[in-house]
Amino acid sequence: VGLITTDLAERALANEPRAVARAMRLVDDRAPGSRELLRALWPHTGRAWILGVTGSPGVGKSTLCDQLIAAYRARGSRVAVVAVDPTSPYSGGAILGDRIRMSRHSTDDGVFIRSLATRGHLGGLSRSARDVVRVFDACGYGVVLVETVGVGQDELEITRTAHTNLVVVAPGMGDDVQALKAGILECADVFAVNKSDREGADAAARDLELMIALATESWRPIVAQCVATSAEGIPELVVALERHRAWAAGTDAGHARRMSRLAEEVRDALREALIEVATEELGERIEQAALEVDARLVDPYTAVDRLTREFRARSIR
Ligand SMILES: Nc1nc2c(ncn2[C@@H]2O[C@H](COP(=O)(O)OP(=O)(O)OP(=O)(O)O)[C@@H](O)[C@H]2O)c(=O)[nH]1
Ligand SMILES: [Mg+2]
Repeated sequence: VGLITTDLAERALANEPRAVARAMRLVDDRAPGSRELLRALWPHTGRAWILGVTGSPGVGKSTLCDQLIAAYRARGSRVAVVAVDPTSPYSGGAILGDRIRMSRHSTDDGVFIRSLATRGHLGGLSRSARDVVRVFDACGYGVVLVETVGVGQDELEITRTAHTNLVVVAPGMGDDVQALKAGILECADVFAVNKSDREGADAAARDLELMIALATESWRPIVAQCVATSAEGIPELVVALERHRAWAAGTDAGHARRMSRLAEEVRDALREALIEVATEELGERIEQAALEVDARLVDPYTAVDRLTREFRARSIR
């Protein structure tokens, strides 16, 4: 495994398309060797700008991504897209739609589009997305777009891996400001009021501005109106996104945000590792405790306290 992954890492870093694709699959499947691969790639990460694109179904996220790909390609960046579909366990309609909207870039070898579908395990999607983003980052994609509908917990987590979060709304789709999920609102750095060729766009933008006026964070979200199908308003949207990118990279508050997210990731990984070690170490003591709890010899809280103490004592030894 070691030799194969080293070779694969080298070829992916040299940007061989087939190696990049294989690395992606390996990481997405969490196949043997995927950890080694991510380890080998890690020193090459940290250069990409990760832009989350979130919003209700059909607001125009993919069409907007298509425009953003064009804008950043024109600036000379290589662009990757991770299209996350939380709804179907198999590559379903949404992913097909995503690909069609961005199809004019399919022959551009500076653009890589990768779809991710739910596999049914909680937390799995956000971890896959994070790891896939890292592969792109290491392979020299300067801009990585992550498109999600932002409905579930998993997807809210995905927004936490982005440096900048673009929340897309559209007028007259019942997904006006009031209907936005609280978690999505909190993660928004820039709002795009897309489909501004339709009635109600000004009102939606006004509602957002009113809501933002109450924000107390050090970054105040920017609202930009656009029409993704005609590219109207896209240059202004890019300016807004770039302002946030500069804020995230260049201010103490931006740095603090990045650090708190990384700390969170380390804590998550630690939680997972600790539960594995503890389960192995305590073995049948866990089932014993369950029996004692069932027999009302002990309450579950005390039982867990005891197991924790026991685990500590064992690991000190
Ligand atoms: N009138 C108008 N239609 C738009 C605009 N942007 C996108 N659309 C249309 O809206 C529909 C949905 O666009 P998508 O880009 O697929 O939307 P999405 O948010 O990616 O959809 P899902 O991935 O399925 O959630 C398509 O028919 C687009 O052509 C716009 O600015 N104005
Ligand atoms: Mg889409």
